[in-house]
Amino acid sequence: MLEHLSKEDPAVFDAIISEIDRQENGLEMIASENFTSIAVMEATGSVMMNKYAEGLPGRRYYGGCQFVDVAENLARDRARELFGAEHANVQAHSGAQANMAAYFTLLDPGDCILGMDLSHGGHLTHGSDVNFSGTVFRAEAYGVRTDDGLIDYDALRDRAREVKPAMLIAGASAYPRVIDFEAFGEIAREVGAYLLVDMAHIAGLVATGHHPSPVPHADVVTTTTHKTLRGPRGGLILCREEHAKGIDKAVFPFMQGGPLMHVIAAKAVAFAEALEPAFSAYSGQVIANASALGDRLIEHGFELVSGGTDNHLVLVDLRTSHEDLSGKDAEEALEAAAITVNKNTVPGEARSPFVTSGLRIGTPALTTRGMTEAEMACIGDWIAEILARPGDERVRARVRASVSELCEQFPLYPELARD
Ligand code: DSN
Repeated sequence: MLEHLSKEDPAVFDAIISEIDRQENGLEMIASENFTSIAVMEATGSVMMNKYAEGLPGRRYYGGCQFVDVAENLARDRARELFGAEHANVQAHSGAQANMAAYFTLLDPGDCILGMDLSHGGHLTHGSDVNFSGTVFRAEAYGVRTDDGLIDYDALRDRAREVKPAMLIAGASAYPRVIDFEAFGEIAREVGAYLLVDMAHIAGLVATGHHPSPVPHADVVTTTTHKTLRGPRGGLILCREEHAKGIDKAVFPFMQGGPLMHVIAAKAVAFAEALEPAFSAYSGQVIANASALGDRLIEHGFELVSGGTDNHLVLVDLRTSHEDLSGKDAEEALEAAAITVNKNTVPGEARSPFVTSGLRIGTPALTTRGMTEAEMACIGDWIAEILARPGDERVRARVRASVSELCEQFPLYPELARD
């Protein structure tokens, strides 16, 4: 495996081999990560990366595009079929760029946007003042109720009436419950705003009907392709036909140069995988696993924001169960036992975003490995053990050994094993 690379660049080869080992031998529980199929990786590593293809299929600025056109048309058609959308642009390099294209299609600089507060589970590109979205546009925020962690749709309506945004933004990076896109659509229409839905975290759940779709309610829907959707790292934009030309022009030539044709080919592969019945079963299991993990953590005395989960993640609020333990220290302690999660702010957060009082834990990646509720219960026990004594090297070593045994039972990429 990787025989050319091993000879030509041993330093990069070693880093890749170490990363394969890390992914194989640890529990990947970052809610926004997943493991693609080998077929997706083969397309990503293909000769399509050599091709310039500025423009769109059939209307390129370069010759020799007949085969990348096939790949891009497959990706566009499959994306539209998967989500029931009128138009798809598969060229956005990332979710952030998909959002940027949506803003510059629908808004003028200085317009008001209303998105979820980052510290309540929103995203940098939904109006943070350290991001283009909060500097090019006038950003206002809504949040969740601090007592139950849920979006208060009446408060949201009041806020929208007050600030009169040109665009309302729905979608989150750390919200464990169903988002009522229909309600967002009604509020947007009432105040004369466009509705942008960034469904990056839940796209796989939406594709399989395990979360209500935003497509009928939103002007533009953006997503990444690598989270619950389990494709290559990249972005996708869906929109109504009336915005199609604007979106395509915002991506190129306004914002990007040559599209990443190898990634677009891999998106096509992933969308076909997501159209298979097996992917629907997978998505249902992702949710069942998050629910089982949450239940076990609650049994151990942990508090979950909103009291549980409807989707692929749980958000643990450490303040009541582990008053002195920050999210940062908890993340480090779990990492030492090969359980990878990320620290996260919780509603009403007092600590800085680098420290935090919460942990975001997701199940998409472990579900891809084939793990089910029984394994989630064990993992919940191990998380509780570690966080009860976060600095205890003996506990870490014991859990690390259990994690290693579990990983051996659920091989990830046997095809990539070193001989
Ligand atoms: N950084 C991603 C996440 O972890 O949720 C969102 O873009």
